[in-house]
Amino acid sequence: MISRVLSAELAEHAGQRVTIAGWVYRRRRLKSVSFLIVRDRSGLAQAVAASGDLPAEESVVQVTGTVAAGSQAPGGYELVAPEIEVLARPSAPPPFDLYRPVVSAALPTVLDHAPVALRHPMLRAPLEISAASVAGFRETLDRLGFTEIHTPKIVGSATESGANVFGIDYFGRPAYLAQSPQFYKQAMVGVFERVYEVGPVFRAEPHDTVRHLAQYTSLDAELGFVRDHRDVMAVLREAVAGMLESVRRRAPAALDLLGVTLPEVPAEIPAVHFAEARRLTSSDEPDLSPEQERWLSEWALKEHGSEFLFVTGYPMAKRPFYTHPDPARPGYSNGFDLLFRGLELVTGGQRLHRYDDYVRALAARGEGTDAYEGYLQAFRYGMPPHGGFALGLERWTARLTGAANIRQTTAFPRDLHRLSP
Ligand code: AMO
Repeated sequence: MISRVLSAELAEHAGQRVTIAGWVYRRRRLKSVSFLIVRDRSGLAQAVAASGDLPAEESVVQVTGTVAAGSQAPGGYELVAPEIEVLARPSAPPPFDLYRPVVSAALPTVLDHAPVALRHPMLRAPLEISAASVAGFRETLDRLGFTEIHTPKIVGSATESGANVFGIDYFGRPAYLAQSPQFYKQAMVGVFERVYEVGPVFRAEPHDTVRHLAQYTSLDAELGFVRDHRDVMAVLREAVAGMLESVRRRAPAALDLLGVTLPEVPAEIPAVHFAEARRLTSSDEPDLSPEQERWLSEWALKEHGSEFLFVTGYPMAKRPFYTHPDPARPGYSNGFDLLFRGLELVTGGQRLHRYDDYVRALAARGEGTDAYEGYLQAFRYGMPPHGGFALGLERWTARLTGAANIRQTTAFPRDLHRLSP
């Protein structure tokens, strides 16, 4: 390894001869002097050379020079008397200028050229915020006694609904890409009581929308010994607060660059029952439309000063078979959604936990138990009252950063049309 100084560390090496390494962000030739601006993982650094040929933008370089104060330099220090070694030369120019402060290319161009486009600080920033969010999710749940698990992404049965599942050929047998870790995270409550998973899930989404992907990252949690869904909501509140705290701590530059204002999480996030939400939005539909979710979010901000809103008690008919009914209100469930800035961000709830209840719930939906034998083992051998939730990472990052399209929050989105890069 070369002994390398990061661009953000130059000030600590004033007067010394050091080596930096990175990509040529920009070269500027004036009459008597040239500037080479180098981008590394910590930011930008400038080298000042006598006029002459400089390597093209996105060349990978190693620059050794003497650190001197420079009033025009990023961070106030620059390298003088540089020796430049080119480690790799690009064979084509980038599809758009990466050094311009604002991205000049349209989204399809950005996505088509993701490996290079994402080097632009504005396009990288959402990914930094996403990474910091995941770190905060893990930190918070670790602190609350959860164990991280890793469950199969190739499965034998659909978990959410049969409709949007990707089928695959598994050594000649039919199999599916997991739509969620739902069954496995529930089973693992029987092992650890409290578990979480950060992983990819797959939905054969036929909709070409700004909030759906065919593969997204699901932040799942599941916990045992709950009274009902309200204990799950309390853990979710902690997870969201921890994610925000981590973003604040780990990604201040990205927040600054994107001009993001982080939301406050109320000590108790306001909750409205589905029946009340329906009354408020003058609806008699069994589910909330995207417009109604937006309206309810605005209502929560006005009424409760909160950018988060729980909607509880969704009708059983609209929730998966594993959902626990509300014992006090026939037809309604102990399932909830969390809305954030106008969008459904999380689905969760209390689950059934008795074997016989599962057999009955499946029969009521015209299904036998055969396809679910592996899953039902957990309940056959004793499971505590439990519940959990799943938060869509890309939706979270999109709502936080104000990205108009969920595709701006993930490096290589998969959708109806996009399988490459
Ligand atoms: P659900 O199917 O509602 O619930 O998904 C949970 C959350 O995942 C996100 N999401 C998506 N994000 C991007 N593209 C998609 N196509 C997409 N579909 C869903 C949303 C959503 O709120 N097993 C249950 C969770 C549980 O009860 O624990 C489930 O998967 O943010």
